[in-house]
Amino acid sequence: MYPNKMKKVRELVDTPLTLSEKILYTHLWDDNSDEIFSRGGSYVNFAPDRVAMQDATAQMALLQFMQAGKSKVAVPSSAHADHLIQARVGADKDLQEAINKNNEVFNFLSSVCNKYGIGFWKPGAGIIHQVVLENYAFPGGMMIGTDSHTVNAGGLGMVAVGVGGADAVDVMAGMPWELKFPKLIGVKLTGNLNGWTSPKDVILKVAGLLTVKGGTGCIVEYFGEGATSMSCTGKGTICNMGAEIGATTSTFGYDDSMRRYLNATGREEVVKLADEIADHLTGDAEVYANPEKYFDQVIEINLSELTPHLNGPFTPDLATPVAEMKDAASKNNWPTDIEWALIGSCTNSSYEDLTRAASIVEDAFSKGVKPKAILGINPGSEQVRFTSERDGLMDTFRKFESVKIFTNACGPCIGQWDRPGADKEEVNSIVHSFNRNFKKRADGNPNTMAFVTSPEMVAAIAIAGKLDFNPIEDQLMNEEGELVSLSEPNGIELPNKGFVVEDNGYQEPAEDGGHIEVNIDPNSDRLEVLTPFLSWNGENIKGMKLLIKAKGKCTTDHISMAGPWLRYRGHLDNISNNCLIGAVNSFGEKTNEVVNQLTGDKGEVPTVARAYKAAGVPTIVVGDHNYGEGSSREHAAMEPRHLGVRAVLVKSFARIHETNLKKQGMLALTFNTESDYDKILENDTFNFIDLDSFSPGKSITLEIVHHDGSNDVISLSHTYNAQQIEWFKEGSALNLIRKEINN
Ligand code: MIC
Ligand code: SF4
Repeated sequence: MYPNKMKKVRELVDTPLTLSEKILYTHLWDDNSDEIFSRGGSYVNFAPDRVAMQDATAQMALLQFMQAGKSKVAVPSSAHADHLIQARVGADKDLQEAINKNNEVFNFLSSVCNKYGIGFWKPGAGIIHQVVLENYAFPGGMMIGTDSHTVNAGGLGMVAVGVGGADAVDVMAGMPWELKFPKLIGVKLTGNLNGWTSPKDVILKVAGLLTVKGGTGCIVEYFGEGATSMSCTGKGTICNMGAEIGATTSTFGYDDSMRRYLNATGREEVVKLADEIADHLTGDAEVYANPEKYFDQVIEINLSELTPHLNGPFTPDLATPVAEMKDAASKNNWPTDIEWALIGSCTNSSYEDLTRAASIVEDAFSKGVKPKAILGINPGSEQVRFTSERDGLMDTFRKFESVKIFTNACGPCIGQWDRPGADKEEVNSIVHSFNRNFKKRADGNPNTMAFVTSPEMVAAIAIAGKLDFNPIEDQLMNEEGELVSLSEPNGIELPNKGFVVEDNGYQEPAEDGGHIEVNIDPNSDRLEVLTPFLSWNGENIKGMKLLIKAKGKCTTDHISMAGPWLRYRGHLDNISNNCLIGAVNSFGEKTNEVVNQLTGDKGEVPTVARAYKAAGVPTIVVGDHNYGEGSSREHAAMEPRHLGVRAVLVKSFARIHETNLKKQGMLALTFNTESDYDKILENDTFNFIDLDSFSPGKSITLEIVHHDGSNDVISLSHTYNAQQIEWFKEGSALNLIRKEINN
């Protein structure tokens, strides 16, 4: 099938092809399409092979799917319980406590999955993207997932894209998935990784070069000798953090590292099939020989010269080579004492990652050096944990008394961390091997500065207790008072004795789920049946009040915080109480304090929004660049929608969030002239002038009426196509699906 498809693609696109184009063109929804798409221009319908969801987003995705009126999912799908488990004392107790606390939600997910034919990975089974890499990802495939780090599967040569739940509903309901045809960035990796440098440093470097919005609308394709010489899970790490530069996804061509990984994870069949069509599963040789001709942008990195990095604080693109950290920390007043160092997350929790970190611990222990900081570890999956336990890695970590082994779950990466003393809000630094380091994300303390680095660097910094420790140059004092150096990390790509696991935590869905009931308690404070959003009345929306003008970085963590709020991910009204509470109000520069124009008083954002809603007054949110950066959580779009916000007007959007807003029937608009942002004042009222002729490619005019009676008229852009305008008209994409199914 694949070769036939490829033959057609070659006839159509008569130039050498990148891997990304091969995967995109072989996954067109319309098999008979003979269109050549414009990169960054055309909206295209695709037919993904799989859908993956995690517990914190699956609740909303599946609540929506239940409304689509289907009896079974149309493509293989899985849901993973990983986000709701808090790290506190250690794996066993934490897991049991999470099960007790989240019983209602886990039961809901387990029964919905069972009913609709979705594989369910129970709490403790592992982090979605590790489990997907181990079980489902395959070269040349296309997958979507309701989590921004779905892109991790690019490590196995997929085009895997993070989306909001509403997109997943489309695909699970048997409909096409729409994406703007991406632009292509080629990253040529020359040389070889060595010493303390790891795959993580490749993406930390790329993030520094491209910034958090440099990959927007692009697929990043890695190639070159440096790419093939790296492990498959290392490739996963690089693709994973492509989310941090806003990339649609990242990918690597099929090679021997993928073959080894597939074999080690019991997928010899996939290897056989992939080997038969290996040429189709990587970019054409001409492309990789002359990348400038075929990619929109090319970056070259010599791995032999790359050095370890630490990125942060507060943003993942602030890259500092470890060797320069002493200067950077003192210049910026970053605290250098480290109390906590964390290894884990979907980014860096593979077997190889643990072996590299364990080798540092072993080395320090054998040289009589004790760690200064606490080292917390979340293994990526039960398979990784079980195998690591068998192979003595966990015992190695336990040689340090202060090591804490947490559950195979997201844990501190998403604020599921009961860090002792965090409520004191002291200024402090932590290091971790995760991907994101936004304010408050790990422990809820706005003054915690988190730095992202490789697992082996995390281990080294935990031992030294210093952010600016450079293991290549600096020495440590051991128990005997001698100065010793740490040896370079030493990793094992795949377990010599193979992977093992006793209970992988998988629940196979019922063959026929027709009889299975999914009950939602009407009094539940965690799950709520969705009420459809109202459709648009076709008129210009007038009299909108400014809810908040957000200043600077406004990520999805600022719009809909995670951590303790994950509790309400299945209950729209309750979770709406965190709406935009982390956004900095441009007037007064405080968080969660805005003017209620109806009373003139100041109040919290959700309270003020509810007051406007109760009075029947529509509202607007204004934001800066890359608004909605980060997560795929559609709550960040649904909450404002639920609270009566009609439009979000910003300098620029992050891709997933912009789509989420459109899907939920919101107006996602950008300033035609960026400086018009400055025209917006605290007590403004807004009127659309020509929304009633809303159409693709046509600007929208907005009148801003200031408090003193003067006004400004500004022009706004949008990227809605005809179909997306229908979503807006109907009130949401789901309303449209329901209408189509009922007709
Ligand atoms: C994240 O890393 O921010 C999350 C939590 O995994 C999110 C999904 C969510 O908010 O549930 C993501 O990356 O999409
Ligand atoms: Fe979980 Fe963190 Fe990965 Fe998101 S980034 S899926 S929270 S481990």
